[in-house]
Amino acid sequence: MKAKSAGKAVVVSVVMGSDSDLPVMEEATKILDEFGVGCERILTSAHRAPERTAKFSKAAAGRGIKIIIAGAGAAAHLAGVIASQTLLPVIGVPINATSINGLDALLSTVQMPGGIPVATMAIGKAGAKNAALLAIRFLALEDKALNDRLAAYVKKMARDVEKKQRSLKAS
Ligand code: RP5
Repeated sequence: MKAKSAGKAVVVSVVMGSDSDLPVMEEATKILDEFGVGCERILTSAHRAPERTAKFSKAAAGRGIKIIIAGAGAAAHLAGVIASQTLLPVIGVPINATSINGLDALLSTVQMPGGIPVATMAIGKAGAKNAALLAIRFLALEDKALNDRLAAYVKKMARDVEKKQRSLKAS
């Protein structure tokens, strides 16, 4: 059965290793909501709930999911383990959850062995935001309306820089 949320097809799964990751991963769901892309939030852990993670990964494509965003901290194997059990594209978000501020999660997520790709973003909130924007870029390849919204978003960013420049001059 295809996943739905508020009548909208759910095409992106935003997965996190702990509920403590939510404040970071919400940066991804906020962007997906802003663009009208149906997403779900899934809590599972490569280490603490390996069977649940395997079940989720194997079922995702059949439920209509097109892209998986996976965020985890510490020895962050979540994105890689998911990628090993699905053919869907997986975008990894390293989370700054420990005393070494996410460097552990960055290396665990990015240093995948050849054969199992994970597109790894920056550590933390910027990474979660960019994970959503990258997912939207993939989806926009085949969705003209989404592509138009993306183009408008990029133009607005440029306008905002000019606006900030004007207020710098005025102060
Ligand atoms: C990772 O361990 C999670 O993704 C989280 O970033 C980190 C700490 O988890 P909690 O101890 O806060 O549940 O698996």
